[in-house]
Amino acid sequence: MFGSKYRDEFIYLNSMETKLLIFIATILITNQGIAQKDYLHESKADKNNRMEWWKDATFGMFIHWGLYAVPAGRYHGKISDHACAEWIMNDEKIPVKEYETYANQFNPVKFDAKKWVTIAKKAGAKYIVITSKHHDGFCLWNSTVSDYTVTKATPFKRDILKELSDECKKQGIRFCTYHSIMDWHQPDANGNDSTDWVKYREQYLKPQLAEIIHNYHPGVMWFDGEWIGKWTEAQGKDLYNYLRNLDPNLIINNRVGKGRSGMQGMNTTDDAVGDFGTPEQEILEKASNLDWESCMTLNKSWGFKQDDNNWKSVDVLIHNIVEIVGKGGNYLLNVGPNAEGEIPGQSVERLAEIGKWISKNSESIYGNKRGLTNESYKGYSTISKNGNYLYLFIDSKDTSPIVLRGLNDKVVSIKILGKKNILSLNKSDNALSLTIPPESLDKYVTVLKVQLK
Ligand code: JFZ
Repeated sequence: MFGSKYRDEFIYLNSMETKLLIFIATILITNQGIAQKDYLHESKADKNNRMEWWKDATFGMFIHWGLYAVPAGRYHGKISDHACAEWIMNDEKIPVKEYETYANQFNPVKFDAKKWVTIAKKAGAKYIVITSKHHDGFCLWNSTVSDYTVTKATPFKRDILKELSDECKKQGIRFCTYHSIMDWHQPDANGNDSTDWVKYREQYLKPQLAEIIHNYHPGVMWFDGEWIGKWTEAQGKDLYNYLRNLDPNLIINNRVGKGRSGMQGMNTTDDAVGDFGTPEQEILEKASNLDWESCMTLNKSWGFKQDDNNWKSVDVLIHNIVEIVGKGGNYLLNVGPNAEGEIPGQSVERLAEIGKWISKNSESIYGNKRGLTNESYKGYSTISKNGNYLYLFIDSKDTSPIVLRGLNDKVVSIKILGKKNILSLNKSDNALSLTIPPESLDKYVTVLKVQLK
């Protein structure tokens, strides 16, 4: 019913000139013969320039949405034992033909791109990353190389990536996409012994990614499902170059390479492909010189799971933010909208509360460098790019004195961020200490702004 058409060209235009242009572009992007620029060995300065918006952004909202929102973690009335609702096809061994019928029930009439992007913005997120295609293979855009799409296989018919990317542009937030290399709906890419992997890769995966880049201009392409048997590091490098040739500014996560999920999600060799590491449901133990982003759920499942009530507290979430940013990472926090098109209320409430805290303390969160080492300060902190300010994150539950070591000659003054009065300091040989008046403590994390010489 949803057989793919596998074709090379992906844009339809009529005049002779545009046909010629498309022909040339097709040759270029299908990597047949014409030299591609090598983006695997770019200078540090070039990479830093390309990564700058993303590093400054610090906080993003992940969106896992697809047909799995229909069963929402239950199969034949029974709650699936598995944590992640987006894996239900695999976990419950649902045959492809049966799983496809969820498409008939996918009619999220309450979907409103404006609402979603507003939720992200109010949370303080500067970018969103949405599943263009998860492991189940269902496409959230109007792909011309597949019929297994929201536009062709569902009663809803609207192009979700189009509506969301347009709205992101309007509201000034970066639109980004997640894409699974593994594809349970494609017999050539479902993780079993592939019958024609090269055909899937060259005539399906690559043209689809080209469509997404061409039509929706994602700032980040966030790969996953790279552990599949046929995928190799060399193919990851080829794909990385292919995509950067389509959009030289594109940022690509390290799961474009082989087996980068796990191992705290970081590259383990210098020449491993990918622009940033992807620790999942965890935070790096130590700050890293590589760029990285922790992705985490608000409850346990990525995709909407009706019976998952393991919601994290706002306190935990805010502590995660300051730990991650203090260690130089980004935070990608997930929501799983339901099949009606709504982001669950429990998620919206938490995101709104985080947003209030961030907006009060935004100066300490966005656009800074990672903070002091453990020897100087036992908590987390950030430092402004020009080195003039240090922001200390204070756990409001911890009432012991705040101690700064080795900075006596550098500190000019310390205030609570957003307040005027200067706090008094106790000086000893090589340390400064202070306590915050209890009435000035934030509910979650109090931020001190330290002026440096
Ligand atoms: C992957 C997906 O499988 C999951 O559904 C979600 O999209 C998440 C963001 O990424 O999760 C993984 C991937 C690999 C491992 C564990 C979870 N792994 O190798 O252990």
